[in-house]
Amino acid sequence: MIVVHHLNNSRSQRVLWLLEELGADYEVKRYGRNPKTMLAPPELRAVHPLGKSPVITDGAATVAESGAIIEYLVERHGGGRFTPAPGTPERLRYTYWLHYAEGSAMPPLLLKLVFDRIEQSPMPFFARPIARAIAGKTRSLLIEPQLRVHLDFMEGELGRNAWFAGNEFTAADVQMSFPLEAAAARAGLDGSRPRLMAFLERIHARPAYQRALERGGAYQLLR
Ligand SMILES: N[C@@H](CCC(=O)N[C@@H](CS)C(=O)NCC(=O)O)C(=O)O
Repeated sequence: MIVVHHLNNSRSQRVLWLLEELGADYEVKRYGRNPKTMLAPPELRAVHPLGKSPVITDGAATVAESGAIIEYLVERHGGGRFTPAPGTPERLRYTYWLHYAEGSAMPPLLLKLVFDRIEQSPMPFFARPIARAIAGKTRSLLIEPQLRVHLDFMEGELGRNAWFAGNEFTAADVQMSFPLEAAAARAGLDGSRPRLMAFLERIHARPAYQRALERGGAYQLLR
């Protein structure tokens, strides 16, 4: 039996969603973030040494990293669904987006989260203007320009086809959901990028997405 070690408000929501799309049997083991640090609880380290979510166990196999989990699940349970045929241009795009989501889209979103938090953290009053100045400069010179480049790129790519890999919905769309949801929650993704917003609307309307929300519990991304 597949067990999803699911951290609340996290990337593991998309693994639940994929499992619902696949119609596979699975169990959810829930873990709660530390409300102060927002880190995962130490129990997750017993599943995988990094203690991050998502991680799944399936018999003797333990699989971490969303992209690797998605590949594992579609290979075993997809029966050819949600993955373009090998050797096609769609398959190359599929592989690209599967890696791009975590390798390129997430780093500036994570930096935004960290630098926003630095400013809000308690600190001696004399340190606050310095922390604000450093966070402000890093945001305006590095993080925000990078976010704009990525959002514009993704918006343009969805002008080519309805879904990231082509005209069919694939597991790459599941993988891409998290950076886009995070961008909408904390990085200014809004109606000025209508294709990305329409993508979010379309995925949120999928019955499997809705079922996954019921299985995973509250899903509100960190701001
Ligand atoms: N690249 C990894 C990232 C895993 C990751 O950072 N997960 C976050 C949840 S969104 C986490 O476990 N955070 C809690 C912590 O770092 O303690 C993946 O895609 O699986």
